[in-house]
Amino acid sequence: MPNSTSILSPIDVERIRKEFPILHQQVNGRDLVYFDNAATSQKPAYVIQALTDYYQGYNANIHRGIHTLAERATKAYEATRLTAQQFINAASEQEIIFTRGVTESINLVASSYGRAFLREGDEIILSGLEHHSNIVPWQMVAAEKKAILKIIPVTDEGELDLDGYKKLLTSKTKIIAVNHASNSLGTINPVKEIIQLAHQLGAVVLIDGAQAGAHLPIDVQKMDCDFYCLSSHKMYGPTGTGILYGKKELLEKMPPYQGGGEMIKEVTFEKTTYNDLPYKFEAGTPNIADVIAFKFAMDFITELGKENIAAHEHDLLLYATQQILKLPAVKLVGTATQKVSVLSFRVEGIHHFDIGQMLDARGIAVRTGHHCTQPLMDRYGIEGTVRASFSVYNTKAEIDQLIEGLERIINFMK
Ligand code: C6P
Repeated sequence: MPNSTSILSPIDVERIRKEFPILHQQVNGRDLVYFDNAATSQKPAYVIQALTDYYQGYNANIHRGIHTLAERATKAYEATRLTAQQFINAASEQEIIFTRGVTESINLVASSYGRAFLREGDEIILSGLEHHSNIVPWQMVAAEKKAILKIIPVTDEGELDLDGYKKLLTSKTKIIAVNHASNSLGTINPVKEIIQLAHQLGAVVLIDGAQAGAHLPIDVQKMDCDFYCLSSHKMYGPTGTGILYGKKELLEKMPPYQGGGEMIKEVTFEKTTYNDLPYKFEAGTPNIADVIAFKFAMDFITELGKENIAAHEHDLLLYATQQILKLPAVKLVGTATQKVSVLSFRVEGIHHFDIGQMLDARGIAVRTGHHCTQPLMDRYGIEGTVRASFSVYNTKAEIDQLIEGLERIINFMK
């Protein structure tokens, strides 16, 4: 893992790349260019090593055993909670709940908070930029509780229409759920303003931070969000784990999401009393190995510095935008003024799947399709886009390869 003696220079991309074994391979006869970071980022060697260390050195169930391995595993697992608390500046470790990732975090809130506190006719506000994970759980609870979904409109540039948002707010507004940054367009949303306006009405706000975790500074106390969700696998960590942050006073009054071991204090056939936070929401044996390794991923980000990462990625995004706009057949989708490093585009006359496949043949990994944001694609009257998403280990030379590949594909297909 990185430590004070192995500080990575924020701009030393070649040094950073050495930490990622997967990047050093050929795909379809070419050096891999990995531009699918919004789907999942690659993992540094010490994150992978942390998994092996646990399984080879101290695999044991946590919070239950008194033997040495169990104590080691529990300590490592809880160390991730402390790191997560510091990573997002939560007020207490009790506000950090481990989940499978953003999808489960949102389902937990929709199911627990939504079922307990929504009444018929109450209103939930989402935005037109949301991932299906931040739509479907709310549709499910809204159908059950006869609540109403309202949608913040999206401008042609891919920004949220804040006046439109203000018009949606009423005394019946109870929950607002929006993303910090859009996975399809890259738009960074004005979450602080959205939260302030919601709080004036006493509504709670959930922020889907899937696309912010590795890219934007997150301070949940400054932001004053009520819930914040992160996925480890988009932050250089393993799949299958993530965080739900919730304000303690809210989590305390929410009913458990799942029942089982760990989330209880005492069980009789007549009555069960629930455990304290955060364990009330962590039923069963958790994903111990991946949670432990997630700490190393957060340490990696912290050590590089979010500001340094953001600056590098912004530089890549600017360069890629300038270069791609030189190709007349290319049309960008999403031109917000504030963006994370996501470049979504379409090429006139060529299907996005074909472009994705032909880029793959050149060793370049991009994502194509609706990116789990079908309502957003409908907003633009399109089926999908090609999406290149950049990370701290990407380079301008790789962007040149993307542009050259696109140029050749366009010439070949026309
Ligand atoms: N977006 C993408 O390629 P999970 O799968 O639970 O880790 O995250 C779901 C999710 C929720 N919100 C946003 C904004 C997201 O981007 C994602 C995951 C990936 O864009 C996979 S569809």
